[in-house]
Amino acid sequence: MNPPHPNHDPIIKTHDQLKNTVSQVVNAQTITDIHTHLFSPPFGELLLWGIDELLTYHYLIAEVFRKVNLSYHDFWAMTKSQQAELIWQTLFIENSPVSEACRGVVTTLNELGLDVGSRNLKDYRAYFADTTVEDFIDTVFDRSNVSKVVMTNDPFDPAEAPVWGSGDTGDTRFEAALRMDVLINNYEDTAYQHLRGLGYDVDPYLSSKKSYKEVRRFLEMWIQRMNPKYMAVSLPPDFQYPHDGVLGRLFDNCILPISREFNVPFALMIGVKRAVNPQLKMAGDGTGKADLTSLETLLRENQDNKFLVTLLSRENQHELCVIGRKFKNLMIFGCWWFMNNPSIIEEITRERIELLGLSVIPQHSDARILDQLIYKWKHSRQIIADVLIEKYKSLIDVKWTLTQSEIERDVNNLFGGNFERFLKGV
Ligand code: FIX
Ligand code: ZN
Repeated sequence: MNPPHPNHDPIIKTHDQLKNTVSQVVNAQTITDIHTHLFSPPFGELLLWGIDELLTYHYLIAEVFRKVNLSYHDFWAMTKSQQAELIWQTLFIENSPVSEACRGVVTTLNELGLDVGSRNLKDYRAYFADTTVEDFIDTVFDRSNVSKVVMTNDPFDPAEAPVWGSGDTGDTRFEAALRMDVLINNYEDTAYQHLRGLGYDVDPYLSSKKSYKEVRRFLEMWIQRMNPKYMAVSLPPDFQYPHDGVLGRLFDNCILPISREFNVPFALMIGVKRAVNPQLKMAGDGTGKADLTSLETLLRENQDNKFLVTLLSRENQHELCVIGRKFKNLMIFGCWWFMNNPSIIEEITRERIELLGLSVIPQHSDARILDQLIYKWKHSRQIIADVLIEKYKSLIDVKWTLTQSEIERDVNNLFGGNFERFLKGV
């Protein structure tokens, strides 16, 4: 191939040029956000947005209890707007909002054009009262430059069922992911009964060929209904594979065969300890280091299956990159939850790029409140751009010719291309 022509595709020569080009390309790149907890408008109240939701995000609930002298009972007895006021007063007025979750609210308000200097919660509420959800979706997608978000769709959730039943999920920028936590983590307690109630002939221990067939029938029905980008589950740090129990039987006889047959990857989110402090409700989950031997076995024994994986423990991240070098059926994604902090995103992104080049999905937002797309992506774009600048710099310093379109190609892959190609199986 001929070298790039400088007039059509500028060669990046100086550090300033590099910094400006990468920043501009990263900011201009639209994003496919592969894991969120957002919903399209037909899902009604499941789609959270606005200042009171933003302030009562479970990350901030965990933080407010560290500063306020209030019982769990009294906090949960408050209305949402009272909780929001308490969090605003405690974490933003009586203390400076420097944690990542607090800073996120400030970034979001600022990006929405609100005066963060005024610290006037009433004005912020008035802004949201004056807009419709549809308009606000457009504003948020525009400000965050996100083009698609993948929802988290629970086939066992009665609040979602009518929308899936209607066949109209509205705005096509919201795509589905078939979440299987209830099926996998609660089969014996709730999923089994639920399935029987729907007419699936399953037994309580999932111990017969008939039951496998029935679970597969259930999954097929939901795949046809949702057209999900992937199936997903969150798992505790002590997740084991192979597994001599319901989880193992579900994996081997139901989920992995269906995942292959329908070419729908299986996303594993490993490392969550649910309800470490149940009094905090959703804010009460913790993290633990996983033994990744199980993941290696799963990848090795199921090389015709595609897996998306993100891990919740910082200590597991390097090992995951090494596993990524061994298995092309693994796509590593995102800096999940407690990993989604600037210092850790920077470390993980650098580690991934050094070990795996540009063959990863560096980030997802995990946004629960629509507005959060703005800050989560603004903060992450900046960090990913900085890491890329450092890596490209080491190339141009030794006279590697790097062009703008090559940077655009790389950034496009990181923020959407790698995901699409992985789904297609190329
Ligand atoms: O399991 C998950 O998808 C987690 O991301 C959530 O359950 C968690 O509550 C969260 O919001 C993390 O960001
Ligand atoms: Zn999530």
